[in-house]
Amino acid sequence: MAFIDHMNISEEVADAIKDNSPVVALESTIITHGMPFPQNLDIALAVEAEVRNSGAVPATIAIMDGVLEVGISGDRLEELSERNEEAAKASRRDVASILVKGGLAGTTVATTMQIAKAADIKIFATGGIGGVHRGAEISFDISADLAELARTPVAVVCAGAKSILDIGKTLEVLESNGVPVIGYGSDSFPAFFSRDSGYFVDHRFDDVNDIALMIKTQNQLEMGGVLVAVPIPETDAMDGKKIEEIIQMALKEANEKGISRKDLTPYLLQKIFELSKGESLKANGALIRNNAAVAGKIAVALCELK
Ligand code: PSU
Ligand code: MN
Repeated sequence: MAFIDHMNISEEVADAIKDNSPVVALESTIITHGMPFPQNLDIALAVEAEVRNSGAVPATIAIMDGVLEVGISGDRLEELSERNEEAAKASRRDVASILVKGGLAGTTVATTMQIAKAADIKIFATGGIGGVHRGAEISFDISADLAELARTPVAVVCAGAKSILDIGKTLEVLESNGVPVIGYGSDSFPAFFSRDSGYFVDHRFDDVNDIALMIKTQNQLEMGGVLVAVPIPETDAMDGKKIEEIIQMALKEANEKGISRKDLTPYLLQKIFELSKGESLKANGALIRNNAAVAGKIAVALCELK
């Protein structure tokens, strides 16, 4: 494990890593910028419980008081959730500065992958990844998550990407960067709130043991990360047309207000929650819990392979 000033791994997570026991990394921008308080805390706690139920140890990663914390829980998780509005959003380019200045921040998918790798954690669960924004041909707004998936050997379990993004272009950039996109029990690439984006995954696997073997093989080849796409459970999925209308309204407002760059994703997420009157938040919670459970099972299967 790499030594990093400013990094603190909880005892439980450090012991699990040392013993080669299953660990699942969890990001925290979802807590600070993806959901309102107190639902962010309820969902963060439920997600940890899902990971534990699968037989793995959860490692929520965040920056608190200028320390890169790996494995926050209890009071600290509560504090992060409550102080979400003062927290920064730490993308890869922000991390070193925030650590030096001292501060509170949620870590994005890109940042969390990098920290997971530094801590020797192979698998990570989130809701949705960042990607190529609609209109990127003008704005050049492409999430750092995509480049991170290309270079960092961590498997990210997600429910696809929200259609606030251009999903087709997002998949093209993943392909250009050589990132394998695999579907768990699904041929289609999911669109976060709904099970089908109209695009396909590269390879489908129906058994978590096969996914674990695929990840192990990818790691041996040193070919970077893996994106594991898991559709939202049928009973929690939202109507694709209805959510698309809401997303269109949110995009229009963001455009009129001139919201862009790192503020765009959080703004759109907040707007979607308001416009769907909480329905999207419910779906969001359900899919993250599901992803955490799947990631936990893959983490267990990965340890059994060793
Ligand atoms: N997409 C979501 N929910 C989220 C995010 C993305 O549906 O909470 C968060 C993740 O942390 C992701 C980040 O890594 O936003 C991407 O931000 P940007 O587009 O600025 O790279
Ligand atoms: Mn961006």
